[in-house]
Amino acid sequence: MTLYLGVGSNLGDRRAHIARALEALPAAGIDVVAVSPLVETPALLPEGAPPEWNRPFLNAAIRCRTSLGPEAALDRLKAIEAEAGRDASARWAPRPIDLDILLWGDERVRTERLTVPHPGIAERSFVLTPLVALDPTLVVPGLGKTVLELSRALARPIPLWMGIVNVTPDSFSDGGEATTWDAVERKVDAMIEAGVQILDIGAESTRPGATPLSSDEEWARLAPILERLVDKLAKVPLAPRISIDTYHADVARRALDLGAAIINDVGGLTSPAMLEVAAASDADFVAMHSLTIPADRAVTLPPDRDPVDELLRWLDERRETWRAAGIEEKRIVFDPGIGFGKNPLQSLEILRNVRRFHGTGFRVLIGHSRKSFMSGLTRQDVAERDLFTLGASLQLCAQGVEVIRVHDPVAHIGAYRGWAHLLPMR
Ligand code: A4P
Ligand code: MG
Repeated sequence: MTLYLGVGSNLGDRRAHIARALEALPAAGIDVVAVSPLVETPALLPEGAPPEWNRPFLNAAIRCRTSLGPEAALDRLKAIEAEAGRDASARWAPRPIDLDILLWGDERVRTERLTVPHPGIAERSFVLTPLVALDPTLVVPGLGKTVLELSRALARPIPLWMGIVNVTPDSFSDGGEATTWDAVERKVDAMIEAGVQILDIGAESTRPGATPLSSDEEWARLAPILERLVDKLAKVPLAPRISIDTYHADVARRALDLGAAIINDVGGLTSPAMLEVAAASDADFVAMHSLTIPADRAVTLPPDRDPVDELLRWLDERRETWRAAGIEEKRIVFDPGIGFGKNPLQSLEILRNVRRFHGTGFRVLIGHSRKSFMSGLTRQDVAERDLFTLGASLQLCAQGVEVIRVHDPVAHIGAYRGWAHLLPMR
């Protein structure tokens, strides 16, 4: 039986508690198949809770397999909670670990001790966001909606933060800064510490005027860094996922073999070779819309048409290609490609209307960080662009964007925290 567990911790070393619970599951007869990224969320508290209970949670979802029955599984989960020192007396009191059964295959279970699907599932973004990251098209029995649809209906969106790690000497905003492993490691450490969910590693710049690399040149730059990063993250419990920013199918295939989880393809998952790599893997692929690679400011969408309509049309065509190639739509994340074939007004129009992509059923990623559409709107320095980026990102959070790709996720995660604590709790 496939089941989904929700795990939460808001007491002590939260990450360590969750890691320990994950280790304890197999011995309890519950095999872990996949773990979602971790998200930090304000505590949902009962009315009249003491202020010291207001400790943010780390939450994740886990896809598991077991031959146990639901009640036996619940007993094993309670035993793991007790082992972690959970005081079961006060409802919703801070806890080192909480393990709930979210879904039990497509069954509905109702006993004195157990209600599955978990009754809170549809109201809780701290449950739905991790489920969406694992399986966006999962349908909740009894509700008849996918977790992605349920998640988008909530007023408390939680984005996944994708931190940009460039290993190129010429990328447009932080070129030259992070070409050695030491520099990459410093950057990555800060991002992990802040709680970033995805590290996006790019070895070739696609900014206007950049010199294209051959796939061998790109791999030669990327491979030594990627090898060390994979080694490093193997030792970090609940580490962020590795995404590789490339449009070379060869590089994508080699990176997936090394342990990357996501391919971020600025080529829009269009080239026959990339389609083949995608069909042969079970990784997630970001399909970014572009008109030219590298970006060319002279080539933009027709200015007399609605840019969102144009992108929706593109997505409909691609959907056919992906279907024909046998790539499941749930593995594809759509990125409208800010700055790639859009003039500044078109970029803003797209950023204001991200919700219009929700009808497509694809998850959405936005990468607006430090891009040139801001240039007439800010002073000409990176610090100013970062502030503009941050303000825009909070509005993207409000629109329920699933993944936000930024240069400075440390600042973003801090700012998001403040924004999230001021949202209505119910
Ligand atoms: N029970 C019934 N159905 C289930 C199920 N599907 N899975 C019974 C697990 N248990 C289920 O749960 C109390 C009893 O519910 C169990 O003994 C079982 O027989 P518990 O875990 O012992 O106590 P609890 O967690 O304090 O209560 P409850 O009602 O399970 O609360 P929730 O739903 O777990 O909510 N805010 C954030 N941001 N993140 C969180 O994870 N969690 C909670 C607790 C509150 N606020 C939160 C979070
Ligand atoms: Mg519980």
